[in-house]
Amino acid sequence: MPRPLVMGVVNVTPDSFSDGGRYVEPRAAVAHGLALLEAGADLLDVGGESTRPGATRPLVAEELARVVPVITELAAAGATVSVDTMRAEVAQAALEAGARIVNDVSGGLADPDMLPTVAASEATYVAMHWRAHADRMADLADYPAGVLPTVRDELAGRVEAAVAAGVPLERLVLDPGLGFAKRPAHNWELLRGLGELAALGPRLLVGASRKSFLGSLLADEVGEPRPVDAREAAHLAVVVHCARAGVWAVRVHDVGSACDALAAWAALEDPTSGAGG
Ligand code: PMM
Repeated sequence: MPRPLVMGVVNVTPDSFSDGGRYVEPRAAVAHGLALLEAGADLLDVGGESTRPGATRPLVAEELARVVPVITELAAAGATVSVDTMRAEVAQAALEAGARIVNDVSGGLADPDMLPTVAASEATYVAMHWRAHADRMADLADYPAGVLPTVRDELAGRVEAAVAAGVPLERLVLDPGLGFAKRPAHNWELLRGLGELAALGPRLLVGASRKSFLGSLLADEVGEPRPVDAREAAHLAVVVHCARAGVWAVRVHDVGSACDALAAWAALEDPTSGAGG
């Protein structure tokens, strides 16, 4: 089974939940991206809009000013760059700046021009399961028919829409959208059900890194969630689970740790893979 690709997160935002404000200067963001490549990232995901619960949206001009210079430099340095955006205009500018993947957390629902824009390009398109923008998503975390069949059906609808707009299946990637309109138990059920989501056809991407369902899992005795920067060990168990489920890529903040965990997994899977002599 091939090792999942490791997609390193480069958030050029003042307010992302895990690293907001650390890389908001283009120079800091580029340096961070280069460090992630050095640590073993296969892909870099550059985003200029925070999607954390309750976040307000930046203006289009602001989002463009955050991501385009960073993508230009990282693509010129040889990175395979993904742009994390829900806006067709930003996706188009990012592709012109050298991005090769459009990572749309709304799966084409936030901007009616997104699917035609992607169709007219040669980009890989990540369609994530999504129900609403950050200010409303917590109210929409209800799945009376079960989270797995519902997310599967809603993702199937996005595949249909993308294909109808002219995006071929080979260019599509699906993502269960952990933490987006999901309560903690929903995320675990989706992770257990990756095989069912894979059966939809397209490759899968999973983003669990630093998310609040890990914080809840590891809460202290008074129920205080484990802080964002102390969730990595639990996250690595999820990364290995994703590898076993055959996902195409994992979206992570700590690239070096994910690569180490995947190296151990690969050595277990394949006795010829080296395993340090
Ligand atoms: N999560 C976040 C942002 N973008 N994209 C995809 N495809 N999947 C995700 O799970 C995802 C995403 C939120 O995390 P961050 O604020 O740490 O980037």
